[in-house]
Amino acid sequence: MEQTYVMIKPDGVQRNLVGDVIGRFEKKGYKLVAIKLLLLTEEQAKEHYREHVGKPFFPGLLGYITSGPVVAMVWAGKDVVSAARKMMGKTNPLEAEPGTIRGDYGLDIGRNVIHGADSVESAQREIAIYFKEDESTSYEKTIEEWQY
Ligand code: RTP
Ligand code: MG
Repeated sequence: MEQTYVMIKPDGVQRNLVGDVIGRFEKKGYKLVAIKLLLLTEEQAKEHYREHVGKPFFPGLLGYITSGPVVAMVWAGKDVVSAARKMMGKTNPLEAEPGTIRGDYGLDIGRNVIHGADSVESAQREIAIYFKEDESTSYEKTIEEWQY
């Protein structure tokens, strides 16, 4: 089954949105296969956002993403990479539709609560930054008989 990397950013943790975000993914029907709370090192942050190195917003992005703990997660399920991006909404919360995580909870592009990998390849690359192979758990959920 497809997997994606989702991360609740430091503002999401500080604003007590962890339970809500996890609840949305659970209720949609995705399966949590790895999770941890961690403070990103500058190296991890630079590797994570390497496509943005050199852009005007990069220094601010780096400072923000390393400013407090994040919740790193791997979620699995049908088309989870693109579905997670839809659930998050557009990058700028003011353009994100109500009903999406950023649309419901964000105000500023630089404080947009959540990250989700933008492709299957990005997801694999990002999962490898944050999790060792033995930190993902493979298990059966009987509810899947009702989902697929
Ligand atoms: P993310 O990677 O964090 O999930 O966000 P995204 O794919 O929706 O957006 P991306 O283009 O990858 O940008 C990464 C993060 O950089 C900040 N940003 N600021 N013009 C700006 O000031 C600007 N553009 C991007 C955002 O916090 C965005 O989430
Ligand atoms: Mg991105």
